[in-house]
Amino acid sequence: MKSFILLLASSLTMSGCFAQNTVCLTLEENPYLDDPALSEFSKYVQVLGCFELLAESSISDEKVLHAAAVAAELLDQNEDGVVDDQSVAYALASGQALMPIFEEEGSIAEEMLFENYEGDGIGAVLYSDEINPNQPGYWGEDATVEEVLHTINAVGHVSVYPNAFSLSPGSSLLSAAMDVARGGQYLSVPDMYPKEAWYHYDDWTCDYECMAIEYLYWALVTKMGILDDPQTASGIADEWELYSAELLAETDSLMDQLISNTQFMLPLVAPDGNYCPQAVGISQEFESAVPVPHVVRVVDLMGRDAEPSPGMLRIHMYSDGHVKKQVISPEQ
Ligand SMILES: [Ca+2]
Ligand SMILES: [Ca+2]
Repeated sequence: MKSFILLLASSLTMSGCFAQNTVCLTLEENPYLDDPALSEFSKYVQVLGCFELLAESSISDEKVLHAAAVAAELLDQNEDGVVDDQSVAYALASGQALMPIFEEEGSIAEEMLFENYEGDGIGAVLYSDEINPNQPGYWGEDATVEEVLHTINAVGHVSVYPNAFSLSPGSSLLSAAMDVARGGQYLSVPDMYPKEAWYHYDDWTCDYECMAIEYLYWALVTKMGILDDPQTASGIADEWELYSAELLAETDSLMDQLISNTQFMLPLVAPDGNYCPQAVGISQEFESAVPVPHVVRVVDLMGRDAEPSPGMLRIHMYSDGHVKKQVISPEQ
């Protein structure tokens, strides 16, 4: 048994280091086939009781599980199998947070969803070609971290901590920080941002609330460190200038302090695409299996081998050498 556990633990470690990611989440059949908004999906993953993903049949299991793993990692940063912020978990569960994954724009599943969905649980969507399990969260490679963060923030944090993260103008610490980052409070995209602005997103279809959600995303992934390479820094510069955690702390102290406030338990550790709390459990079990002492001999007061019998005083001798007097209760 011991060697079996050891083997299992090391094979999990190996699969984490090489090739495919280790994801201990279960792919299921779509449970919402009767719902016209969701009937065109076939793959389903439920994450930590509060976040659901639905994907079209053509999307590989690997991609669907990657998106699910990223959601789990963002919600459970210490990977103990429990969402770190139970208030956020509750908000996501009651808001029915859902990430749809489409094969492409205009797919049947997308059309059916847009036509029939009436909930508030969708904060963003993902397309198959934006998912790359080998480059979790990297700009231009894998939009999974961005889109899942949008959903968790919009359905979770905004409603749980409105004073901190409400999206409308003048409503929160987030909106106040953004007005500084953009060099003013712009209800729509200005013709030109002031020179001193470091957040200058110019997509005119993105309103103030959308700008705020994007701003929160930029700050979080900056803090995670996944923008901190020259290629990414220059690629994103026309939208967001602060590509490193140091730059964020120096330049945008309002936002840096807000997202670092431990009260909000925001995800600040970059997902690596591996999520397997059971693996942690297995290696802990392996380590603790060795030292736990067990009874090797039971003797009576005269030191003679004895059967344990109710009401009689027996001496239990343990594998590590210690002894313990024990009276077995009559009920047993
Ligand atoms: Ca946790
Ligand atoms: Ca991980």
